[in-house]
Amino acid sequence: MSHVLILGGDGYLGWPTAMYFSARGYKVTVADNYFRRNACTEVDTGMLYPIPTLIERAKIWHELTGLEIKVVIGDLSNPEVMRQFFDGRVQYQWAINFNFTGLPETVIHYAEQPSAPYSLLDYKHADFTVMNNLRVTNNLLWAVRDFSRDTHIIKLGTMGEYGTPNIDIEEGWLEVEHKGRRDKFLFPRQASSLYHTSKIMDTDLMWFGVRIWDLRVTDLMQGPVYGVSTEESLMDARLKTIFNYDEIFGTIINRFVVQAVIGYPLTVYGGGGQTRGYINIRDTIQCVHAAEKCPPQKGEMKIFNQIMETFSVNQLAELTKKVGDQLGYDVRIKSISNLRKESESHYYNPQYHGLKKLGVVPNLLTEESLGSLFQMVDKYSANIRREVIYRGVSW
Ligand code: USQ
Repeated sequence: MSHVLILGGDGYLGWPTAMYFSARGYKVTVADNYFRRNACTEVDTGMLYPIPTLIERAKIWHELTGLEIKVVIGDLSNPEVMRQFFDGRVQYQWAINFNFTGLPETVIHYAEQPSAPYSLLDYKHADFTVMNNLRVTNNLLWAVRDFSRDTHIIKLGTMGEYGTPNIDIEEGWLEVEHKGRRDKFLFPRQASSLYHTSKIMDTDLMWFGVRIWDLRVTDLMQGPVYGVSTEESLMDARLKTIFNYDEIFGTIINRFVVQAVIGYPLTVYGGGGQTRGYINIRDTIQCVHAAEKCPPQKGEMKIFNQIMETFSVNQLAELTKKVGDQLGYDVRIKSISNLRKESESHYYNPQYHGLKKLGVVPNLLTEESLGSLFQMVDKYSANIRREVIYRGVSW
């Protein structure tokens, strides 16, 4: 049984990933400091429904399946908290068997502040984002370097690292011919938020570790994720992952569905031509699993663009309206001024074949899949707070 350590195991992606690997026979350990929950309270955001603590969720999972997900609550930006997973001094807060599980074959690193608006709220939040994200990544890099160089690090990056260049976006790398000579480099990066910039710096740290210490790293450049249900979370309502619909932590598709359900005009920022690559939460997990099954060689960094299709903001608003209207909601679309600094009309042609070549079968955004998201949100519509949907964070 291979051992997977999930950093950020309480988050939107971390918890569904933990259940997925556990259900497939992996030994799973999760670590988290509850940053996301605490930040939701701190900045007063909207969570569609309350979620049990990580320890409660691990217990519920055990009751339902007999499987163990070991839990550590701790701040991974503290090097000692990180190193305990590799030097055997780990203190599990919850487990069935409290003995050290052993070195992880794979670490899935989600333990970061993931919101662009949060990173631009003010100096304090910008500083937190940069320091937290880089320290966690650097701590992981050094723990693996010092104790377990064969461990495969799967790092969640973001498509936003590339920005919106006026050329095709390759999967991670670019062959450059310059004055008659050729070489391959990381694809140029130019992010449009400090959060996204922290991810660029993470990539650089990882690439350093690969070149200098022969580490094995997969960097997954993911687009905005939507959805909530996975095979495992459907077993019991208490296993559902966190769902934000506010401006800070909610991503666009989840936000639009919530807005449509309560008759709040869909918040199209500016011209709405902003185009991104999107992915269903089920496919995020499929992709991470595909990456886990196909680790890089020592001294190799694999980079995949983790998206399944592209849409503009306007296309998403129109699709949400169409599905919402069919379901009997009165959906309106409203362009509001864009307080982000981003291109609203741009070329966008990312390549994303790598993960599909590894066997990932996309769950695309269809009227049907959007409709089931409407149904889920509708069940909790009484919890939705209108005032947190838009607060106007300016870049
Ligand atoms: N947008 C709207 N209206 C809204 C919300 C967003 O028009 O109510 C627009 C934004 O201006 C942007 C696009 O939709 O052009 C996507 O925004 P988003 O808030 O859904 O996503 P973003 O801030 O880019 O960040 C999210 C995740 C982040 C991840 C990233 C992938 O929060 O963790 O890294 O998606 S990517 O966008 O490809 O960089």
